[in-house]
Amino acid sequence: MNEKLAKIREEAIAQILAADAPEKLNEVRVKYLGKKGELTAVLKGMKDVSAEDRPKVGQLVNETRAAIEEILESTKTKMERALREEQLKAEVIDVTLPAKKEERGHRHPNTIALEEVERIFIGMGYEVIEGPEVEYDLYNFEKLNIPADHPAKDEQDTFYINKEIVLRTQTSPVQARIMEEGKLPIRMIAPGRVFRSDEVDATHSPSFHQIEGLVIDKHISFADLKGTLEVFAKELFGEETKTKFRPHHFPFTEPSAEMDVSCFKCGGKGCRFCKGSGWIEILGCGMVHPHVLEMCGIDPEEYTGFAFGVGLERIALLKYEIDDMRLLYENDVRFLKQF
Ligand code: 2NL
Repeated sequence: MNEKLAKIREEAIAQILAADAPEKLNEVRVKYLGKKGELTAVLKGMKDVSAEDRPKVGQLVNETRAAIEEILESTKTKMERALREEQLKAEVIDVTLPAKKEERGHRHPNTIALEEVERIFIGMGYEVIEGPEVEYDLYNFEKLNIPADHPAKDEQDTFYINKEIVLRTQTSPVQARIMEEGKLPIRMIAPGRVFRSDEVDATHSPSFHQIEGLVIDKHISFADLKGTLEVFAKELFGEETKTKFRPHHFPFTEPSAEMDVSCFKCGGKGCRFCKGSGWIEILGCGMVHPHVLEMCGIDPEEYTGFAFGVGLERIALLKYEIDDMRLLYENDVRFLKQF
């Protein structure tokens, strides 16, 4: 009996030491200490042991059980500790590693320029008003005093949906619609997408953006126009900016002018940026033609006004010294990241 118990003990210990997972330990426990286990079988066989030997054998069985249990427990503890250490090593966080960079998007240079212009005019009490990109010929041309035989109306220059409907070539139809509503005075800017049948090159695109401005009130004069646009130029390009107005012609304004600003790169001395002239052309403007006022239901004897139009891309290209308009539309992230 002694030998048998020693053998059970040896076998059990060998199997415990060979176990490589907690489940294997449990198998050993069941095999030797369980209800149908080998030690229990020995206890069940006690009836064949002489009464005299029974206490001794009983004690031996108990010692064997205690020994196996002890090794089971200590092995289990060691195994769990090793597993936990392995897990901790695998989950280690190196707090000295540089953090993953969160790539933040930002506004497109066109949007930055637009919001800058909007900020300036909102500051002078103007409203920002948008309107349809698909327009009636009536609002895009006729009410703006652009006659049927005007070259701008050529199919070569304008996208026609049909005889009466076009893709707007300027945002002035938004202003014509506001004038027609008849709520005076008006102080507004109309930013938005416009369309012209142009081939793509460094300075042209069939779709670009314009910001037009309109003021209508009693006693508005060319002095108001000059003062307003001078403030605009100084806000946009810097306090030291000078402005100059050259006579021009537009069908919808009379008189009309183009405004130049002193070159913000060389201060007016002349450089490559301003092609040596010291001046940069920035916008077209003028006093709203009385005939335009009349066609939009405003009495030109009582009200006068001024208007102007500026290309948004032109401002973005100038402000950020970009030499090719196509870069603004190509969505190349390497380009856009710079602003
Ligand atoms: C330019 C010139 C201009 C206007 C736009 C306008 C609008 C109404 C009435 C009268 Cl409703 N005029 N707009 C006036 C003068 C010039 O734009 O070169 N734009 C890029």
